[in-house]
Amino acid sequence: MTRVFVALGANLEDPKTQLDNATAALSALALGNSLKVSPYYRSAPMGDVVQPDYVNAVASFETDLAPLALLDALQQIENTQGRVRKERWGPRTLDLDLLLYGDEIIDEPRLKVPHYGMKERSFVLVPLAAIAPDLILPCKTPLASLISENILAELQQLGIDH
Ligand code: PH2
Ligand code: MG
Ligand code: MG
Repeated sequence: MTRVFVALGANLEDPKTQLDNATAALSALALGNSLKVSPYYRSAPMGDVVQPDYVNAVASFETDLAPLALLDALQQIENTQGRVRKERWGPRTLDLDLLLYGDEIIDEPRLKVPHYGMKERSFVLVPLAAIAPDLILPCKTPLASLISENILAELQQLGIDH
C-alpha cells in the first residue's frame, strides 16, 4: 500500500465541475477512505499559450496499484472527462499529473516521478501543503522550503531595475 499525490488542473468546460467529477473518480481508486483533497485554487495560466485561468488542486490517497497501472487509471479518468490532446500546455478539460508515489523515484519513458515541474509551480506546491504541510520529498527537501524559495523567486521578479 502506497500513499500517492496527484495534481488536478482544468480550464475548460466548467473547471470546478471537472475537478468535482475527477475527485469522485479518484475516490473510487482510493483504498478505504484514504482520499484527501485540497481546496481548489484559481491560477493564471503558466506558459505562453493564451488560454483561460485554471482551477488547480491536489489529491492524495492510498493505493495498491503499481505506478504504471495508476498512470493508466489517471489517463482513463482524463479521457472519460473529454480530454483531447492537442498542443503541449494547451487548454484542457482535465489534467491529472502523478506527483509522488510514496518515496519512489521513477524514471521510465512513460512516467517520471516526482513530476518534473512540481518544485517550481506554486499552483501545485500550495494545494499540496494544504493537505500535507510536513511533507518531505524523495530528494529529502521539505515542501516548506520549496514554497519559501518560490515565494522569494516570485517576489524578486516583481522588482524593477533602477
Ligand atoms: N497546466 C499546464 C500548463 N499551464 N497553468 C496553470 N495555472 N495550471 C496548470 O495546471 C497548468 C498551467 C500543463 O499541464
Ligand atoms: Mg498531464
Ligand atoms: Mg500538467
